[in-house]
This record gives sequence, structure tokens and C-alpha cells, in this order.
Amino acid sequence: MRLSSATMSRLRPDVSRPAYDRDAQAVGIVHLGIGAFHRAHQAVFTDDAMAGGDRDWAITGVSLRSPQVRDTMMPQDGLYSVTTRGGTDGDEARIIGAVRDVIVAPNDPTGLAERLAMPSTRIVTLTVTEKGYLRRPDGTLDLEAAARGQTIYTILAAAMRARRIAGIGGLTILSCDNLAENGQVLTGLLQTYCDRFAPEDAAWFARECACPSTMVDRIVPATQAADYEQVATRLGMHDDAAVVTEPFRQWVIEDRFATPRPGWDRVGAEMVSDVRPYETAKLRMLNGAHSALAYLGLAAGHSYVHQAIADPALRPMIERLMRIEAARTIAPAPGQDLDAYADALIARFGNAALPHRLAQIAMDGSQKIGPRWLDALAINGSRSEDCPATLAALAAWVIHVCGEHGAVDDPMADQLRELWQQAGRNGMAEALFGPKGLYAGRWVASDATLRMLTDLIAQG
Ligand code: CS2
Repeated sequence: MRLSSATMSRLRPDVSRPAYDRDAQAVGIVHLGIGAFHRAHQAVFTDDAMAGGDRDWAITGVSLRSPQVRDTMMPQDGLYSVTTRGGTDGDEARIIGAVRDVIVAPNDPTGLAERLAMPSTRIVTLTVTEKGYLRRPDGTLDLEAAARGQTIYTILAAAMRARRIAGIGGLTILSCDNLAENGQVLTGLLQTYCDRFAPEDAAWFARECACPSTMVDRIVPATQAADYEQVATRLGMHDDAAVVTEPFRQWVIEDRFATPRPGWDRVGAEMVSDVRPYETAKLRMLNGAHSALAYLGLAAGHSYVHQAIADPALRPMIERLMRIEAARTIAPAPGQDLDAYADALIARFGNAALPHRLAQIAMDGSQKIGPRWLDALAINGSRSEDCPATLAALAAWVIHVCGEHGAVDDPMADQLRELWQQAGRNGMAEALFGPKGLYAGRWVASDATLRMLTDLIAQG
């Protein structure tokens, strides 16, 4: 038996299910990039908001490329389970009903355009990962890539045009990706795109739309074969769209909407005027430590986060990276305790009930190191503060991308391998982080730092 509207009544009784009439809800949100993270995070908040009485915030999920999510979710009428692991009460499972349907953008561009141009659609949320924004290493928009096929830019620009011509209101466009100042960055990128390809829509976008910044947090490992089996036992039926995650979830949202929104703040989201202190702490401490665990942990022979954080050779480096090198670059909001935050992160990383593959985190490093490490290195560098732990992690990433230790899953893998061939082991630090380096737009290392990095890379 497989999960669907028809079988939901036969779930095991301890599995909670949507507490509202799913069929009666209009679609209010279109989500671009419907993967496990969205299903375990924003969709859960929205499900809670509708269970609390909010109406008409059903979600249309959009896959930008692969039909895989549609093919698993549509036979289940958009239903799926979220199982939390490692909590004090053991595993808990619930069914989420917030997702109405899934569209594969290249297969159904018309259906997608219609959904985005409906008056009931107010919010577009995005989890397209760092590389989905199609920026060059210096942060500027790659206009050519942005205009090719179904990208967030072609999709959003078409939606804006349709809404402008139809005389319906704008959209709130909410980036839920791990970029520094994601709302402001998205505003700038969309503006650049419109100026170039849709100048008649640029002013309308500026006037009618808003891109608040958000900090999203929940650890959601890719679901493994064994997870599906365990979930089936718990539910009493199969769920091919199951997600497993930790009990913790956090969503801090800049309170600057162009449209109505669900009462996410009544179900745990924090609406604030400035997201930056939360977002920089999350990016530089959580994600910064995560990426360090990934490259240093893989090099040390580990496979999972909970193993790497338990390694006595790595743990002190991770602590130093978070508590000293990252924390001193963050201006905390009133009441924000960075040391307590680091304690909580160490405990979350240690959650052995939720194995999280280091290789999953190691993906797309070229897009991640900027907000996670380089921004903190730049601030520390300007104050002449040493960063041995962050530099060790950075050296481990440079070695990782040489490609000699296995395939590198990164949109810049070819470019980075070529750089290795040209620059060699002793030239990589300079080629990446020197004054003319690939990352010069983000961070230029001092001569002493380049020497230290070169030594670390040479030592392997
Ligand atoms: C991770 C994040 O894969 C990665 O790069 O660092 O997905 C991390 O698990 C989330 O940001 C946690 O909120």
C-alpha cells in the first residue's frame, strides 16, 4: 500500500496528518526547486499555518530539471511524510499536506506560467542551491547562463510580465538558500536581468515586488534506501517521497513583504527587521563548520558528520573555527548568544540517529566557500587576526578539487581541475586567492596567508 489521499485513513494511528481540508485550499505559493529541504522546512511551516486556521496557502512545487520529484509525489497526491530523528521522544512521523502539485518546468512551461500569473499566487519561494543563482565567482550574474532555458530568471521575468499585463499585484520572492543577504542579492540579480532582457518590467519589479532576506535552518540528509524501509514500517505503508530530518528547525524572515503571507510567525518562524546577525552566524558557524567537517573529514577517512565531529583530531579545529574565527566576525543581535549557538551546533552535528553524508555537503564547494569561509577570512584579515582552522579547511577544499581523490561534484569542477594543471600544487593558493585570483572579488589573501595556505596544501 502506498500513501495517497485514498489510503491516508489507513495510516498507523500515531502518525499525525493534515488538520485542514486540503482540497478546499487555493494555491498561494509557488516553490522553485522542490527537494527534500523544502519539504522538511518551508512546507512544514506552511502546513502548520494552515492547520492553525490560515487558508489558501497550498504550494505548487516546481522542479527546474528532473521529473523525479513529480513522479514520486504526484501518485501520492502531493502527500509525503516527515520523520524526525534523534529527539528525546524518539522518532516521530507526520504527513504534510501543504504541497498541492508538482510541475516540471521544462515539460510544462505553460502550466507553470499560468500558476505564477494566478491572482491567488502571492509568494514565490526558492531553494535552488547556491549554483541556481548563476553567479560568477565574483558574485555578478552570468547573463548568458541566466537567459538560457528555464532558469529562475526566465521563469520569474515571465511571471512578472504576465502579472503586469494582467494588472494583478506583484509577488513576494523569498530566497531560502544559503547565500549571504539572500534577499538583497536576489533583488540585485533580478534587477540586472530585467535591465538587460526585460527593461519594461524593471520598474514594475522594483515597485510591486519584494525579496525579503531569510535564514533557513534544518539538517535534511538525502533520504537513503534504508530510510524508506524504516518509514514504511512506521507509517504502515510506503512513501516514495519520504524525508528524514532532525527535530530542530528555524526560520528567520525579514519582515518586508509585498503581499499577504501565511502566519508563519504563529508557528515558530521569527519575523525580524534585520536578518543579518542570524544569517551570518548560521552561514559562518553552522555551514562553515559543516564544510570544514566535509573536506577535513573525508580526507581523514570519515563518511558521516557525526563521525567527523567525534574525531579528536578534528573537533578542536571545528570548535576554533566556530567559536573564535567565525564568531568574532559576527555582530550579534540583542540576546543572541554565539557560544550557546556553537554548543547547540556541536550537539546537532553529533546526532548519530540521523547519518549525514560528508560527500553531500562537499558538493558545490566553489559556490559555498564564499559565504561560509571567505567573508570571515576577509574580516579577520583586515584586523590581522589569524585563522589557522579556516585555512586548514580551505586547504582541504583546494586539495579536494584537484580530482585525484574521486569525482568532484561541482559546477566549476572542470575549471578548477584545469587550474590545478596550470598552477600546480605550489601555485594553487595564489591562482585562487591571490590579487588576480579567481576569488579576488570576494577575498584576497595577504602574502603571509598565501604562504601558509601553500604550505598546508603542500603538506596535504
Ligand atoms: C549543508 C547544508 O549541504 C550543505 O552544504 O551545510 O545543507 C545544511 O545542512 C543546512 O544549511 C542546515 O540548515
